[in-house]
Amino acid sequence: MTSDRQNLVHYDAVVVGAGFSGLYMLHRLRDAGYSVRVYEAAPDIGGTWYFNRYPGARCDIESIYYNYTFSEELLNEWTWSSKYAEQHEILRYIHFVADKLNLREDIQLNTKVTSARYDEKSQKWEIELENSSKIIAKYFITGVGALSASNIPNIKGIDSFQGDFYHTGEWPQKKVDFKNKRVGIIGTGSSGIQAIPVIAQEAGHLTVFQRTPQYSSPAHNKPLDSETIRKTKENFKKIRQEMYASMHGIPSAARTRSTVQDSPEERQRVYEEAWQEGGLFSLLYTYSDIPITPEANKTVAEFVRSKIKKIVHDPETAEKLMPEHYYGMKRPILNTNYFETYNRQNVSLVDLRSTPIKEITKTGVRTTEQEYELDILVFATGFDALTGPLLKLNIEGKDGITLKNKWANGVRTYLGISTAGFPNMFMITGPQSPSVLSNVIVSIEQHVDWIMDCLEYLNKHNADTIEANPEFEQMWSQQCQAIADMTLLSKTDSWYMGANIEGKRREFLAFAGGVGPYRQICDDVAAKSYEGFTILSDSQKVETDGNEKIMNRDANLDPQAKFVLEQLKVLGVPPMETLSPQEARSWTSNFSLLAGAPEKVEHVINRTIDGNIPVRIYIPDGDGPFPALVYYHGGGWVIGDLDIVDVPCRRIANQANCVVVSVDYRLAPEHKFPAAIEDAYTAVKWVATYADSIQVDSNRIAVGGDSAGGNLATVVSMMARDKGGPSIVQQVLLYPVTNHGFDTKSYVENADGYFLTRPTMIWFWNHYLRDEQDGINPYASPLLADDLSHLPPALVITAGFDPLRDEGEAYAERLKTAGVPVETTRYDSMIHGFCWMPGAIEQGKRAIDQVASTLKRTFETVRTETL
Ligand code: NA7
Repeated sequence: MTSDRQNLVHYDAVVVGAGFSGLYMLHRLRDAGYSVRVYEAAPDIGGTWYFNRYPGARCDIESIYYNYTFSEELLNEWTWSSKYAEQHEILRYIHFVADKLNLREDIQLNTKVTSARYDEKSQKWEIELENSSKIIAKYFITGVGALSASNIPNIKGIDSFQGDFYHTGEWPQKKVDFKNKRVGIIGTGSSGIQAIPVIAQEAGHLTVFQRTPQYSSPAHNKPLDSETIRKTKENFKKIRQEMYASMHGIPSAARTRSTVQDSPEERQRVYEEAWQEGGLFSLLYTYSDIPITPEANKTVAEFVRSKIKKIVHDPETAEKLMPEHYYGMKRPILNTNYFETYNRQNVSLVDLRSTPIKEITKTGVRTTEQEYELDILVFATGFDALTGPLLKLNIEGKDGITLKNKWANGVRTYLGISTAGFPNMFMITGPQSPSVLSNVIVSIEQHVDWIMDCLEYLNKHNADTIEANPEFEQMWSQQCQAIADMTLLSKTDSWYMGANIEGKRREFLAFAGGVGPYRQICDDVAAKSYEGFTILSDSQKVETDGNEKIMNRDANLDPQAKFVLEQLKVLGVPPMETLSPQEARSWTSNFSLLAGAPEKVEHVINRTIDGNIPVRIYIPDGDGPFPALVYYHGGGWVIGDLDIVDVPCRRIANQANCVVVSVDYRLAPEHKFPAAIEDAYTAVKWVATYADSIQVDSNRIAVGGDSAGGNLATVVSMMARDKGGPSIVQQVLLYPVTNHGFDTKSYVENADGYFLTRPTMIWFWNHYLRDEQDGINPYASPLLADDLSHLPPALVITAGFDPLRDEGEAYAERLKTAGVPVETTRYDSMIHGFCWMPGAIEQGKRAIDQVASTLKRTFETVRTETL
């Protein structure tokens, strides 16, 4: 700390807030030798856990995971008493940490920060406190929490109420006496659902004013047994790694099954097990498609509704408590005796959807139906989440732009940690970070550690300022929205969407890709010299974005595709060419999540044809005969199976109203060229010969495939032409392999980093071909064929970020020259394989729909011609 002539106090860093974030930030900064001051508005430390001391307040993350993980000493010296810790125990823990690390001396309590302004001349932050004093700091770091700006709705007459009035997020220190009182509570989110059963036990009468009924499952809270405590302490390093790599900051296994893979009875069993287990995300984790498809979500929603119906005795009250929104897309809620509380005589429920509040009067709450007289009114109405606490700080960045103005048309951050135009400002658990979707302490520690590494980097490079680049924050913000759009999160009114605050802009305010992938992304940014930031020293640019050339190119990469690549990195998928074919095949199962949920097709039949070729036949609803698509999966002739293309095959069958026969041809190196094409050709002949048995019209058969499967489809088209049939009406070639060569422009540009790499393609070919000579055989490299005339019309789809892009397009050109009708589409921002990733990449779905509509058109035309 220093003082200048005007007696302004200078610090290296000012931190706002003395909750979990501020305390750890202080510890790290001080340890690294920075001068730092923490300002806290409350009379004591604790943040959220200082203010949210309403009856029943407890954490919804298991206590064994809800503590700092940076210090083994802290971990060993603290023991939680129950599975879910109560507010006062968590506050005690916070005090224990502060004392242990001797943090209090650098924290100024009862001190509200009223504004913070960046002075471009001095490159310092001027922070103003409530008592009008001004502090100067190089770094301005907010640790204000995401849920600290209470929302008290603007209800008519609110100031006239003469009874006692409380908000759960600003609960008084003294015990509130509910005994024999007429109590009203507005709000049934996490806070309301925790408070209601406890208040009901004491109150004379409790009236619950409910706007939106909620899903909630029992916490099954219990004292922690010594065995759990011992095991947790012993294995903490491993547990910590699992927390860091997880989706929500608690150890969890990745979900791979989808709801349609289980019978309703089995699903019921799975849900019951999760219900009995009682964790915050237990039900959400049961099936991979619950957060993605309405149909899947409905199955779990219905399960919880059936539970509510069973618990609540009065059918009318139970009906009022039935939630209708998507399950788990608002923050899940754990409860202890919440629904049971409505069986008490002294509790009544007012459904504000049918009888909204008209006003608050001197003596109570008046709805459109009647007035409820109350002695105490509790607002459990939540918070202006994520942006609210930051905007309350009145932050002004460069060029006099306030944060409020900057975000008026949409929140823009880079990584949720910084925002362009506000140099040297860092947000711990800011909007567009995963914090509110996670065990927040995991997010806090990761942010603080990342910020510290960044400050050390700046120090080492004698840098004065660091600032996010607008184009990177644009990309980040789009990515946050895109991820939410892949799920039902952005289709649900919640505080994640800003939907709980009147007039607040609707946008998804968090990063929903998981804390593990997020950590990886942040680490990558740091490893690339803080890519996406501008770092300056004495007004000289000392560091630019990592590798600008690559980044500019990556800027054209679809955010969802980029996200998939990042997820794969996090999954630790090794380069294919370093694996044995068997190992490579077992990795393929990791990709199933990218496909999304399979849709229902009327009949799905697995069978073996011609003695030894397994196929999966999808027959749509309705009366046949149907046209057919014989489909070959990709995987470089070495990997891949029927499952990997199950989702797109189903979609094509439904959309194009055709039978799809997906073929499990023999794979290399066990079966080298030409085994795969023999099976592929056999399959199409079989479909033509036995068309009637699978409701197929033998005059309308198409072939198609992706990647190596696209290669097989072109070759089968040639074979059918050369060997007397069957007649094929369309070939669908999705980023097909067409040549045994590795030197096109797209091979060079996309050699590495976009899913399919050049070394992997070389590895595939080496396994597939018997010798070099096979490589120039047109049945392996159709691009080398002398004659491509009289082949079926082709749909050729390519991807911009794909080594195979140019050979696919070259083949399309050669077909055109040979007089074959060709429709070509390049999906510029896409990566190889995107068509079987429709669950993760919207454009994959679009491409599949394009395939279906082209097929439909062709099938219609052929039918008309035949007629
Ligand atoms: P929440 O989850 O935002 O819940 C607030 C509740 O208050 C919710 O039921 C709201 O209904 C209700 N509410 C808000 N405004 C009104 C008005 N004007 N009239 C009637 N009812 C209203 O806040 P919590 O404090 O319970 O939990 C916040 C987080 O803290 C939680 O997710 C955990 O992470 C910890 P709505 O659903 O908006 O219709």
